[in-house]
Amino acid sequence: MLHEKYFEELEKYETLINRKNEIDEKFYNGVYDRYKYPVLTREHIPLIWQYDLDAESNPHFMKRLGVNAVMNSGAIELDGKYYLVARIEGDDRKSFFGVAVSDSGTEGFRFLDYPVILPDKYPEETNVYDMRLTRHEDGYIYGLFCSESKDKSASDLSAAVAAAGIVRTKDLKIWERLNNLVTKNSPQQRNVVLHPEFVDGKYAFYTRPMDDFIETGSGGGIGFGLCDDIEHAVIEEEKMVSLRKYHTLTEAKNGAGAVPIKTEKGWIHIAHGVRNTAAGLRYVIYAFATDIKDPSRIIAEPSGLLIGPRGEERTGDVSNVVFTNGAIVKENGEIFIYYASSDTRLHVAVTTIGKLMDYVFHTPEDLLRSADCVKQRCSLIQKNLEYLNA
Ligand code: M1P
Repeated sequence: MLHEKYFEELEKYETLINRKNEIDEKFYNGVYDRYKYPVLTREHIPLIWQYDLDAESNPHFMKRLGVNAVMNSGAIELDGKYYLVARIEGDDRKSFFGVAVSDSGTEGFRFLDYPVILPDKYPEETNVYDMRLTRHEDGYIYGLFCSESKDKSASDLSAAVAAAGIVRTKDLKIWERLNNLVTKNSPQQRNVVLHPEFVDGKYAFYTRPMDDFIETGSGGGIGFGLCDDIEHAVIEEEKMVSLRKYHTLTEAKNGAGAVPIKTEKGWIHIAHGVRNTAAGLRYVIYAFATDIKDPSRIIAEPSGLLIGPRGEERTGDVSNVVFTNGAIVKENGEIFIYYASSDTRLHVAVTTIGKLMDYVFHTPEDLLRSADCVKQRCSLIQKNLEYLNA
């Protein structure tokens, strides 16, 4: 018999899923709108994923398999609907993927009945997370994600190895697993994104070379590499695109986020940058642009952050973090940037191609020194005062 508590919990769940979301009017920066409520939280996980509904085998209606967090999500539009492939972290710390769908992109996300069943190709793989979804011109939707295994060569129990896993699908239901990406010169990889078009007739990847699981070490930033065969992807050489730089948002590390957005002036990239602080690592989202024909060549680097953790976003399992791995660009030019806060829940920021291009191509660059940055700000003030006093 169905436990009576089920109906009570179901009502709370339905109220949450049907809640209207609205623009947060307290926030303004002219670049994008933030929304009042997160689009996915652990409360969005269906009850049937967590409870045994049978009153006989679960008399106290206990959660048998709880979920701790829903965060970093790949995003894609399919048949006019908004799909997220979310990173779901169980109470057991293992992450997996679930597909959630909404008609509006800002509210009403509901998970499909089952989580994604990834073909179990690598027996040593312990954890999977952070899928980027690329609609490639070859006709497939590719999902690139972090495939994490224990580093058996190290004595440290927590030592791990990160690699880029690759799956492909046409419908987000049946997933074909390909070989993990091999990068000849980087022992570890995370935050790998597949470029949506062939470059010089090859598959093109944004990489993030790392010496270690946490520290990028000699890895200089976001890299770029080409390969011929996506089914056995090997990158012989990576060249650097967006560099880590001293005393900037990317000093400690950075990584590609959403699939680059094609505009008439270049590819716009939305990535994350990390710096160290006395309170630990701080993750923010930043943007840059690369050349249309050569997407590894930077053509614009606005200074500062595009999205930083604000208000309640600042706290969670890993506080002071915003992270993106998915955005949806609509035919009408609207852009939905999905970003997680503090490794706990997922939000949306909505902008347009026009605004994002204005931001990327007209925000001044980082002059890297306080003395120069204050001069940069003073010329803005002077221009405004002259304008106001005219
Ligand atoms: O905890 C913050 C983020 O840390 C990692 O990002 P990076 O590889 O740049 O350090 C990822 O594990 C990401 O999932 C997480 O949100």
